[in-house]
Amino acid sequence: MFTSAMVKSPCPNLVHGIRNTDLGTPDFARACRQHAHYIDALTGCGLSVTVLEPDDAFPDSTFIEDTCLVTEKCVVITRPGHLSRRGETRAVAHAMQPFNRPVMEITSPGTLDAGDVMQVDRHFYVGLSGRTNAAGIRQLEQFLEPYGYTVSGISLTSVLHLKTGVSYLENNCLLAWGEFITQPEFSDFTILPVDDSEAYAANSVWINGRVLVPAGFEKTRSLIEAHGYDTLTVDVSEFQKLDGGLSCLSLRF
Ligand code: CIR
Repeated sequence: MFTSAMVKSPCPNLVHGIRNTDLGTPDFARACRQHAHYIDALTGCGLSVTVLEPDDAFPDSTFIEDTCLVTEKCVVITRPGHLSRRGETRAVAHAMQPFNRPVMEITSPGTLDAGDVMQVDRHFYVGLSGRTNAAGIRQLEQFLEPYGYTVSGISLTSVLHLKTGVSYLENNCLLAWGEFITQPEFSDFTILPVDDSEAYAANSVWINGRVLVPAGFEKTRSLIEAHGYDTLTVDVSEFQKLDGGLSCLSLRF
């Protein structure tokens, strides 16, 4: 169970964030409203939420998940794969101090975005992506091994981050889209296959027995509910325009 979350408010420069999709420019005011509702949803799932100040120097910094991996035993500050995002880690490292966990940091030549990291109990699957390299994965493994965790890499072909296309919903259930539906590494899971028309909803988030699902993806929401979960929908359309999903907007621990 999670007790805490950390988010970072969107900054006005959000409109200049990195994007590879063609869904238009995000509306900053709407993004702020959606972010406030997202915080309400986290609070509604029983989490105590720390909200970091916006930082206009880093347009993508609201996607805080990529900058830090929080486990029960330790914290790993990442080294984001995109140069424009590298300086985002300083603020999160500072904000994690009061949580009193040992802190480690990925260093050059390693790169790692924690959107590529999916925890399944004591194992961490890590996407080998355009943002996360083999050196980053090796360093993560060295950091986590002493705590009894294991790590394995998964090559990605068509998504930005591993969790863009697959989400662990606990109870051995994986919500999976595209290449992950038939990924041999995932053959022991119960796969909930996301329809091609709803690929974005593959990034849904399990929090304390409920699943946050992006608004507007009814097939996926029904699929998740049919497997016994309560869902909560959150509209994150302005973040979708920057290739960001529900999970990237918070750290949960
Ligand atoms: C980026 O390209 O880095 C941001 N525009 C979106 C990051 C999304 N993060 C995630 O999927 N974990």
